[in-house]
Amino acid sequence: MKTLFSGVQPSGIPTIGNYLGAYKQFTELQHEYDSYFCIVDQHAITVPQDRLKLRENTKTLAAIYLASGLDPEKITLFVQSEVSAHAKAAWMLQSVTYIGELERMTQYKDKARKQSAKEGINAGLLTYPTLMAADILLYGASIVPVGDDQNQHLELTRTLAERFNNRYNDIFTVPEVKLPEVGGRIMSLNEPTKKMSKSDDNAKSYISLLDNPKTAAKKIRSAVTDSGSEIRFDKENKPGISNLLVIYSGLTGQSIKDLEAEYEGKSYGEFKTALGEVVESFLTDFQERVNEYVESGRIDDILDEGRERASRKADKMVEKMERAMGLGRKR
Ligand code: AQP
Repeated sequence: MKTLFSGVQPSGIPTIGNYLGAYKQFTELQHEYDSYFCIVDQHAITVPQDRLKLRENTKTLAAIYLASGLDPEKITLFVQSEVSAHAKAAWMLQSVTYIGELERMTQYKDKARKQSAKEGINAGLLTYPTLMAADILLYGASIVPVGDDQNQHLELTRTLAERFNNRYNDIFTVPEVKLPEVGGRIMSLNEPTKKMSKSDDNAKSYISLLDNPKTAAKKIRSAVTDSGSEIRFDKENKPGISNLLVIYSGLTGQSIKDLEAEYEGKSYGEFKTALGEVVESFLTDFQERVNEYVESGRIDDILDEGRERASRKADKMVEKMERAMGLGRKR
């Protein structure tokens, strides 16, 4: 069976964008692959975090992963900082990464701009993609389901795997990216040309998976729409309505074409009210499942077991990397 790896940062409560871009694919793919899902808290500290909040978000994120439909009997769910192989492998991979490659990453450029306005830019923000490459390559993953924004990091992971294989020894599987058919890039509700992000300062720009369902419906009703009145998918000229159509389609499984036909001749108001109801009902069910997991008290056991399984596999790869690079003594 081939292996799948994917990670999400506990940098806040995930949004409906994270759900449609990532979790929804995870649950569909878990049956076809030996699947490793990681809560990447070491990535999260590349921007300032409140210590207690980070811990709380890590546990909440585990409940959200499970509530999305992941089967803990089938998959391995674990916390990145609890498996020391990630930091070790990232250090080794930094020696095959060029600074120019890291400086070209658009996520780095965006986040560095924000950080430099407040304080200095930390080195972790620059080397983030090397840690991400380590996460993936440690498990021999052949497929990595992510949203659109991670595509560039995945390309770099492939480059680093090939470079390491050529320079030292052929030990890494070169992974393929898997983007969702619908929902690879959900946009902000009030600025639909910008990606929806859980760490956005404006809470009206995103729908958090733990938002009060009624408040979330209200956010949809007040989402920015475009000039004109037609409900039609046209990213260039109608970014607001197009984004709402993608969310509608992602949550209901109805195709965008069907939705355009269903809402032909109807107003933006009617369309947004209907989508608000879809979101409200989705969140109500979703949050019920999150609460069931939280109350079950099973999360720590699932993460402990995940840590053991992940460590066993990742430690073996670290040994192979060290051997290939000549680190330590030969025993
Ligand atoms: N807007 C989005 N639409 C679709 N997919 C998205 N993803 C993120 N935003 C969208 C996908 O969600 C997964 C987890 O992302 P992450 O938490 O590791 O980091 P991120 O990509 O940086 O997500 P955010 O929400 O923008 O977080 P912050 O604000 O903390 O930086 C990834 O697969 C991502 O592609």
